[in-house]
Amino acid sequence: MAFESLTERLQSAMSRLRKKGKVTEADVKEMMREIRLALLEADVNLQVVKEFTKNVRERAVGSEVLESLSPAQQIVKIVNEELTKTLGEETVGLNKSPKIPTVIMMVGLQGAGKTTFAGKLANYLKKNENARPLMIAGDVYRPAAIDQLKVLGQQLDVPVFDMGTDVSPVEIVRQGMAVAQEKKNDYVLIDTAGRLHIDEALMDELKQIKEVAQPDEILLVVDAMTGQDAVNVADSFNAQLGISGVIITKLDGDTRGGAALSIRQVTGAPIKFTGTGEKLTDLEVFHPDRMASRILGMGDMLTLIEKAQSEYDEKQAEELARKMKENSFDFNDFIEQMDQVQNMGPLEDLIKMIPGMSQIPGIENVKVDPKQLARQKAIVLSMTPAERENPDLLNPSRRRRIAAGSGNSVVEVNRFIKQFKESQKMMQQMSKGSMPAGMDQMFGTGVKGKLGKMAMNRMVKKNKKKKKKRK
Ligand SMILES: Nc1nc2c(ncn2[C@@H]2O[C@H](COP(=O)(O)OP(=O)(O)O)[C@@H](O)[C@H]2O)c(=O)[nH]1
Ligand SMILES: [Mg+2]
Repeated sequence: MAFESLTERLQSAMSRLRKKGKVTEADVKEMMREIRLALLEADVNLQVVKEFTKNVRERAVGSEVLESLSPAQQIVKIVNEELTKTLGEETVGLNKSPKIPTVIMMVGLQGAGKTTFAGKLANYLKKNENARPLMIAGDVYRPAAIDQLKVLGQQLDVPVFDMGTDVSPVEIVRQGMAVAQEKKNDYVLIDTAGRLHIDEALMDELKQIKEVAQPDEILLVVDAMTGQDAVNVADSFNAQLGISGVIITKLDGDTRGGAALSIRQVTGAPIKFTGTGEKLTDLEVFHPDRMASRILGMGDMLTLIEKAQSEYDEKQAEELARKMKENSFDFNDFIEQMDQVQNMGPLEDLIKMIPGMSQIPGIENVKVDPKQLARQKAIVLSMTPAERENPDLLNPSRRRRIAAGSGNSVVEVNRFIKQFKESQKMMQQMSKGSMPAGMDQMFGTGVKGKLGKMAMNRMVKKNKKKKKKRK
């Protein structure tokens, strides 16, 4: 997989921080040093690395972060946001001509994947836009190149215009454009030749083709495996032709990923697609945000942070707080809470995300057993509606019935009901602002009431702030 070692190193740089409750400027500095090394080792362009680390550092040592409840998480978020910026911030689609045909020209070094990409793009346009593209075979230097495009055309049922290898590419494109006009094709995809290195004759030829075809897009196709060199190549193609977009191919390979990470910043041209295999369907629209999370190897974690921050419905939270105070939290609420929490992801992660909890020593070792939760849920589901609303109804005969209905022993049912009543009490205490006795046992450590109170207060404050922001 692409980016594997980069991902590993970035993760380890950040995870050291995550284990700390408090983060100092020195910690940030150390992390930035490691991130910088990781990026350089992945062949990311030096300028890009400098810019990136500067931006992250500036934001990460701000008071907003260091004094926040979960500085490590904030920093992960910042790294992700800055990486997204480096990759281009927004998803950029293909340029389209107001009148047909939209003309797209592929350029790039030999072997980068231009011809393959032309086929993939034709397929993509057919599938997604019901388009009727025409492909033009503009690589006359290798007979095999024309055949390759023709085979793709046959597979896709897309016409290919070619004039063999004896006519100049410029002339082929001129005539191909005329055919597209006549046949009313909505897209023209021009496949061009590449060399092993940038050379003047090739650039001249491409400039002439550009002149004749007036393309809406000049897409530079870059092999992700080429490393640092890709940036120089991109720079020259851009200087000579003015590229409008970049395609990164072979991201399925074992690449260090530096090219993908540098090119946007160096050329200013957006990455539009990535190639992820040799098959015609191995094409992905490029989303900078998703790529950033993937590189950081924390797609899940970021989603989790976002969820913890936004998905939890505020009304429901208020309702819950009210119930906790009035001690009317019943088994129905229990089920609802459990479902909501489970939807948010692994419980261990969620616990650590509760403000203040990450400071608790040993919190990493907390394990939540999903089977246990499922058993508890089964018990509640075996209760009648009246029993769910009023736990006091649960006399021994009802408990026996519930045990049988949920496939548990009476002992287990009794234990669960006892636990539930205890947590009811606990919630009531907590809603009054003190960390209840027993909570510390729950987490196997010595948490004192004050910390709980602080955490609650901060959570409330944070929610208020967020509310304001939204307005
Ligand atoms: N694994 C992988 N191989 C690719 C990808 N794109 C192209 N290739 C392969 O790279 C080689 C060169 O591709 P080609 O389209 O002929 O490059 P061109 O010289 O730029 O036209 C071929 O063997 C393709 O099958 C990709 O995204 N992933
Ligand atoms: Mg080719």
